[in-house]
Amino acid sequence: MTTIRLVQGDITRESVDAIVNAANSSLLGGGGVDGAIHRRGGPEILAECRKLRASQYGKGLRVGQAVATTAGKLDARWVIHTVGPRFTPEEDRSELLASCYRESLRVADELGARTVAFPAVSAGIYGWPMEDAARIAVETVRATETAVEEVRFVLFDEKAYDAFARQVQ
Ligand code: AR6
Repeated sequence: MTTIRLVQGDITRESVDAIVNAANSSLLGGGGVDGAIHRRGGPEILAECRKLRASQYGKGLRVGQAVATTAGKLDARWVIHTVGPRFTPEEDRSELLASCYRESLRVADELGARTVAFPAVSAGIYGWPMEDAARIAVETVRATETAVEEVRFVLFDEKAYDAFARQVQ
């Protein structure tokens, strides 16, 4: 059984086995939670991302996929980078967002991570409505078979926290 916990705050301050990053396909950093992770985690994370680009991900990491690097100076063993879909009203990309959670947990299992912190993937710069992002996140984690014992959703503000709280009730 995986326990779901909700925390309001900055994911870069969490102490867990793996912190999930809402990255972009380039894996080379950006704004939002991605920027915060690289800033606090230090240059080791970007160095590993560059190596991954040069070796396995020449064209970038595809939307819905996940890959791990060191967590640098963060209080975690790994950062799992996943690429959320941009929200668009014209096309239902929910399955790609669900895939981010499934694939991140699959990578976590490969690593042997038991505690994993997730931000609200796609719900910032990528424009996903928070209520729906929370529903997909919680439903997908509940439906995924994993050895991860604790999934901790770390929500940056009260609006995000409340949206997730409505889903876990
Ligand atoms: N801790 C926890 N949550 C955070 C933090 C933090 N330190 N900072 C922001 N959030 P976003 P996306 C929340 O934009 O929508 C980047 O440039 C934020 O309030 O970080 O998947 C990437 O490189 C929101 O609720 O990720 C991509 O280009 C949630 O995290 C693009 O943004 C996700 O917001 C990805 O966009």
